Amino acid sequence: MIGDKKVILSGMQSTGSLTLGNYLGALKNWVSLCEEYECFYMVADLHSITLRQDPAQFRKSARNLLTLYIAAGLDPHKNCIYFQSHVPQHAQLAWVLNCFTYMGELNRMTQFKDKSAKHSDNINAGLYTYPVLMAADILLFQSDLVPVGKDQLQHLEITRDIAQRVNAIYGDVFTIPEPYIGKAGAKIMSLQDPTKKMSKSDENPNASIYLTDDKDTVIRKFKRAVTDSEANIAYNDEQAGIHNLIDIYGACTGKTPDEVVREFNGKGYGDFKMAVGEAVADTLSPIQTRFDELSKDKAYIDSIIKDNAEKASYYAEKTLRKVMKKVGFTEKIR
Ligand code: ATP
Ligand code: LTN
Repeated sequence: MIGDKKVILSGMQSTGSLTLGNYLGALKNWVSLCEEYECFYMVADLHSITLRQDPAQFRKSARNLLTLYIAAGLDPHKNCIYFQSHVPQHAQLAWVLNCFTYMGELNRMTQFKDKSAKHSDNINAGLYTYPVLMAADILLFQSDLVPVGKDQLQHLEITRDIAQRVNAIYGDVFTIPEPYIGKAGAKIMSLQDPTKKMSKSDENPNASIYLTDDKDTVIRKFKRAVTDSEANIAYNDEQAGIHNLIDIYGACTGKTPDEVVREFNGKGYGDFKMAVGEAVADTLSPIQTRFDELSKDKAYIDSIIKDNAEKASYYAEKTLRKVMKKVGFTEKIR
């Protein structure tokens, strides 16, 4: 708790361009939380180097991500938006937690297995201990709730296990966090293979809608989206492609799947795909305009980066000191 508010922390990796999946599954749900909760949203740049990054490109995409957070509607005065690498306590706590995490636990992580299969030339220790850094991110702010997509639940589970283990040894050190899954858009699927999630690292650009795609591109991608030969707009698991398009349309317009099915009853897939494309383009357009404006205002973004890193460091240091003391490190002479 900070004051009388519960704490929320989440973050995204600054690798590649954000997709509609990232927006509908995560970012969009974050925007309204700041009235009720004390919110921390980091650009998870320390996580990004588990895959090799080109320095100039990395720097640019990290700043773009922070700018997009604001463009998508996160008010930087009501939400603490910062770079993970500006708050060194993340890495310090991760080291301590490494010593309370078992290799057997890390061996079970599906993201590690997937990413090491994809990047077999660079299976580094950071990729392996990634969930420990993520646990540190969450526990550093004594977070109560962590908004993530379903794909991150396993990481949240290991975070809880690590926190409970530390608490069992040293007493009440960490708040045990709970996942917070938004209702709409929890899992947006690839437009080219609707059994796979839409992912920013997908090699096929037609599989994902990027937040920076213009209207023509968005519509073209939806026209090409893989569906089925049923020629019937219905919401069921057998028609994965149409199911996904209904989810996307619903998330962009605020309509329930039933309402969407009724609206397009008797219409063809062509008409429906066009409508989904239009709804998505209308959702993205104001974000893109705001992003362009913000990108030009270097001084403003710099001031947000500085002020919020200071705020995050204050709370992070409080937890880190508590942990170091409980574990038995000698306190610094100040
Ligand atoms: P990568 O392809 O690099 O693994 P990603 O697109 O899967 O990236 P992450 O950086 O892992 O994205 O995720 C950022 C946030 O977006 C997380 O909260 C994640 O759960 C959510 N998210 C990612 N993809 C989707 C999706 N297709 N549908 C809903 N939420 C998603
Ligand atoms: N692993 C997450 C990004 C991430 C995160 C976090 C999310 C890093 N640290 C802490 C929530 C809380 C991902 O790949 N989406």
